[in-house]
Amino acid sequence: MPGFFITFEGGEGSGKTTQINKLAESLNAAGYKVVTTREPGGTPESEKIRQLLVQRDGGNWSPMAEALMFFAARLMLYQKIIKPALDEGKIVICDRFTDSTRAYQGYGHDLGFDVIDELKHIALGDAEPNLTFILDIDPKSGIERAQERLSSQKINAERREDRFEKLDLSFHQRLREGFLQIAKREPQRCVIVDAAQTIEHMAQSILQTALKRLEERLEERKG
Ligand code: Z5A
Repeated sequence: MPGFFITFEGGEGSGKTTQINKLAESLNAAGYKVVTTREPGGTPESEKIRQLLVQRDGGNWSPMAEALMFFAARLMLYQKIIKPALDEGKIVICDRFTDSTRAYQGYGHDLGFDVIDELKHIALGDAEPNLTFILDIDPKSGIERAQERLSSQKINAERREDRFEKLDLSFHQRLREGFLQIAKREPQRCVIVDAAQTIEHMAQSILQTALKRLEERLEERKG
């Protein structure tokens, strides 16, 4: 069976990491071979780009420069990790992918979805996830959750990965709107999950959706 590519998207502190770990655990227990990774990052080269993009002292990049760097990191991750795992029939679960560039740089920073789609086409051709969970949360609660977690990290100020968290609340509200627009553009691929629910409740509905889509995919292949 060909692989299946799942991504998790959403604003800060929406619970992507938490849900990815839970989904991977459940799918592994159900006998699937699962690879998890994250963006920006996942390969040594992409992790270097991550430092420039998310650390407080990483530099003051323009939105277009940021978009190009996210695609450089993404291309390495796709070529080295995602594509080979999908070719081996595995399920790949990635924390953020092209939709984050659409939402943050395309919508939040006004580059436009069309520009991001063009860059995507150049870098990745038609590669898109089979299924995307968009974890939707009121930005205020999300930022509070992310800040609580950040303040528990024992790292010096410059190395903290909070360059995006430092953007103002109106940006985060716009970002939320951007993600909802993406879901509207592609309702078959994107599933919105209410991230104000409990961790367990979210995990149950995400698992059910993922299993249903995997089943449908298998049926399509048979037919
Ligand atoms: N970025 C971009 O601009 N363009 C791009 O193309 C890409 C990225 C790919 C990467 O940050 C930054 O890069 C990101 C966008 C930008 N901006 N920021 N920040 P990152 O990967 O370091 O951070 P993140 O993706 O935003 O993840 P996060 O802040 O780590 O949040 P999360 O993974 O969604 O949440 P979590 O770690 O699972 O949960 C956060 C806390 O909330 C934690 O203490 C949990 O225990 C708690 N939590 C989780 N779920 C719940 C529920 N349901 N109830 C209560 N508490 C919960």
